[in-house]
Amino acid sequence: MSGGGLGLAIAPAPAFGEADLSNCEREQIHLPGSIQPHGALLVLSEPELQIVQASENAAGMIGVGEDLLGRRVADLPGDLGARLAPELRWPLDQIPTALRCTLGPDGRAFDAMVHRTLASGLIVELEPAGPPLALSEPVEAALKAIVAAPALRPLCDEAARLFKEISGYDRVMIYRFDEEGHGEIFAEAREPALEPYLGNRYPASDIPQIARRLYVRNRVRLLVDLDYVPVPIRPQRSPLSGTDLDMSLCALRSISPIHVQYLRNMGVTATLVASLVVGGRLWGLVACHHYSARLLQYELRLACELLAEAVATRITALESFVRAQAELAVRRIEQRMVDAIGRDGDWRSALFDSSQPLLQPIQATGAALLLEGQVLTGGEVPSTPQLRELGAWLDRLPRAPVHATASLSLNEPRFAPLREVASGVLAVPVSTLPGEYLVWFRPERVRTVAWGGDPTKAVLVGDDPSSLSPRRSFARWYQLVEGTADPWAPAELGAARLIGESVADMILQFRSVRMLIAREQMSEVQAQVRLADQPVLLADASGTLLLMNDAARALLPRGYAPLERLADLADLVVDDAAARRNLRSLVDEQRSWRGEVELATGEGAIRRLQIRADPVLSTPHRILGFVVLLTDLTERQEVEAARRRFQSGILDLNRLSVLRLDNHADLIFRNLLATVIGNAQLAALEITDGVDLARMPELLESVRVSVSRSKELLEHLVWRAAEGGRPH
Ligand code: BLA
Repeated sequence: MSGGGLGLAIAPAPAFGEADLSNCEREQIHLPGSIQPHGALLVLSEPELQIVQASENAAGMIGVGEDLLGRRVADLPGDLGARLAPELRWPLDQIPTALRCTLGPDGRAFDAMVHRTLASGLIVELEPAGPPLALSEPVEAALKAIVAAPALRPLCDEAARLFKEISGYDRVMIYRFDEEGHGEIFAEAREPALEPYLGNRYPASDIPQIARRLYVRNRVRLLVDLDYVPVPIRPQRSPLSGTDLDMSLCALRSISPIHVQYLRNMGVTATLVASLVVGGRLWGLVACHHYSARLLQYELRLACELLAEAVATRITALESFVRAQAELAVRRIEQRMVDAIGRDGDWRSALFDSSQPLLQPIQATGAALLLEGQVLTGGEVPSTPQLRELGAWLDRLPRAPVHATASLSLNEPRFAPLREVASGVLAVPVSTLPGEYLVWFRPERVRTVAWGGDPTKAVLVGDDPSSLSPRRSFARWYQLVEGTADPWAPAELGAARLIGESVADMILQFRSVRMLIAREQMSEVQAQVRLADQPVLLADASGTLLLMNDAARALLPRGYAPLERLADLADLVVDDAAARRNLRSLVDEQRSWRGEVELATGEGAIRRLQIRADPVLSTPHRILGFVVLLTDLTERQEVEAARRRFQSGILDLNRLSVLRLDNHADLIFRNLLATVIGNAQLAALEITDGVDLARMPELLESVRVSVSRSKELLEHLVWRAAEGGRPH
């Protein structure tokens, strides 16, 4: 097949057995065209049940001694045809069915595994039947033990032990995959003389993706003796479909020569491998090794498949329990946030006043919330500038619900100084705005990892340099791992995501509420500005007018077109060149302008106004717009005049009183008058400090008049009493 229409040159996937180590990832392992010799294979057409393909060893194994092709199963000696008939109403395309039958002139007993392919007919695999086995008791006991396992590790230890007991292999390993597909021997049961593999890690490249996908469909694979000679299927291509026979679900399928070589390098002779499928994904494998040929009969393989299924189900339960615990912790945090809003009006305190609820479900040692330019932290965290830098780094990563690394400084060398506190970083965005994250941290944990062979040398050149061979050395290879924290477990990633979602909801809710309040305030403020007596002009960052209130519009000459830009204000100013300059430097350079202007307000009238024009910045570099306030100086001028009148009036009063200082009555008068004036000046201070600019002249004048009246009264009082009468 070629990429054809798309014009892509896709190298064809290598056929079975033709892969080398450069392309073995894509070897067509489901199309081997051959089987292992411990059984025989027939392909039947339906509904005639005529043999269209057969393995070369089939006639001999059945004992019919002549070519089987073209014969009907019903015509073969034995009861295969009769046993098969009732099974055929089932789809048989997912799980093969098995039946016990007799075949051949000697009435030899066989186990027949039967399944349908998409287009190539019905596949019947025959294996000589083994002795009867009493499996129900050990299987029941095993199932009970699996169900009773309280946690993952005891479950896997128990599973390895049970598999070894039931299958009889020399070594049974529970091989567990991590997120990247690397494997670890998580549990092991072995013959005492064997070297332990427990804890060894093997790189993902040891098991190709194509094989992993196959192992989700076909749950148990058997390799009886790796020195076997494969038996070809004849004809090689299916007469029904014209294609190679899809042997994905075949029990007798030939095993990839590359993998056989791998096992040979490992010193293994026979294997049985069962899949552990959790949540539809290949969680791990139960890998059984034997150091001599070993054929496990069908019932035992079935028992192994059943136990693997039970183990996978138990893993699902235990992992879900961990998830449920995490979820519970998340709900608790949510409740704390809701409570905190009721108590403090802010949910953030709930996250950090005691950091345990936030750290515990994630098994983190520190956490930080980056929000609206603020940084809140709990536990062991990097410094605030470092946290901000981390936020900026997260912004540059492709958007994802969760970002996790267990080795920050290895991914990003510039974060090397954070290694001790934050080798592990787990971040969830809490809004769609940049820089807003909830981040958890884990410290560096220096440790050694045992690889089953050097992971960097998965592929080795053999004796003949043209022939490459997979891993040859399985000697333990220790790696000192630095700059790495304990990896984040899937349940922890899940919990982080849930907490992040919950915090994001809270933030969004808060922001929505804030928006409602802002809208309410906005209309209120708009009304206030619009109705203010003082002229106000508001412009956006580009200088386009957003608002000119009624008082400002009242300054425009009658019939004057509304202003569009702030700069248009200059048209009204008498010294327009200076005004234009000032407005331009306001808008272009954000320079404030303070000064007085004379405005032509129409019909030759001119008004003196004080101008106060300022840029409004939200951050040092972000300009929101401009505010221009105009203050009518006529009023101010009147106030100033009134103040001056008041002061001179008072001075006049004092001057008069100085004239007769030699007189005793004069002294009394002067003291009394000083008190009156003192009182009046205090009043004047209050008036000029007040806000009622419009009434100020009037009030000052009234005080001045009052002092003058008081003085008159005093004169009457003092001078009349002093007989001399009042001076004129
Ligand atoms: C398959 N490789 C496998 C399988 C295992 C391993 C478990 C599945 C076998 C099965 O299900 O029957 C690897 N086996 C291991 C490891 C241990 C073990 C790690 O016992 C540790 C104790 N293999 C390579 C390289 C290639 C490769 C470099 O090392 C090529 C890319 C290929 N491995 C390869 C292939 C298969 C395989 C093609 C599929 C075998 C098959 O099902 O036909």
